[in-house]
Amino acid sequence: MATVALWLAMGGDVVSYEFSENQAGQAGALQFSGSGRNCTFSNNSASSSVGGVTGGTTLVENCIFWNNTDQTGASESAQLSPSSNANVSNSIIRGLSLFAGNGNISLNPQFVDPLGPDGIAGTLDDDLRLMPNSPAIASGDNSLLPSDVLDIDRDGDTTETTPLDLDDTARIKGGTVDMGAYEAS
Ligand SMILES: [Ca+2]
Ligand SMILES: [Ca+2]
Ligand SMILES: [Ca+2]
Repeated sequence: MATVALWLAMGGDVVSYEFSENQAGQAGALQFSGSGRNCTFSNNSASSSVGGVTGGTTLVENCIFWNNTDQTGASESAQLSPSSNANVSNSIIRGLSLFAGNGNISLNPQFVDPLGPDGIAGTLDDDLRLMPNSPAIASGDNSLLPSDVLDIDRDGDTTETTPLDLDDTARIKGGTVDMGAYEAS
């Protein structure tokens, strides 16, 4: 599992990445300006506000925000700041309200083992891959995937659609991309 275990302040584009177990006073996972596609944000916590993502204008597509917490509990505002002016589509957001529409849902993403063997959420052994019954499967939008500008599969083709998920397996399986960092089927 590739996990970012530090508080991050960043911009630009992030594709197929997992942000979990981050803790901070304000933004738990990420203070972000740019775009996040096919990212999974789970079990980040902030003591005051916004466990998941905060920041400036943000494009959020094909992502999963689940069980990020702050002083409000695991509300929508703990997943993604309402002041981020984020343009959110085809994503799972727990407690979905303000960001309703555009193919967003608030169903449990059915992670394989969100607590991991240690039974504690937000530690390194958590498995945020998708169970076969996950509502995230085939619920993304292929057209929202960016091109492979970094050539992550090193085939010399930077114009193709992002070819790999976080496990380095095919980013699109079954014809339609899944939400989140890992493609299940
Ligand atoms: Ca764990
Ligand atoms: Ca390539
Ligand atoms: Ca799929």
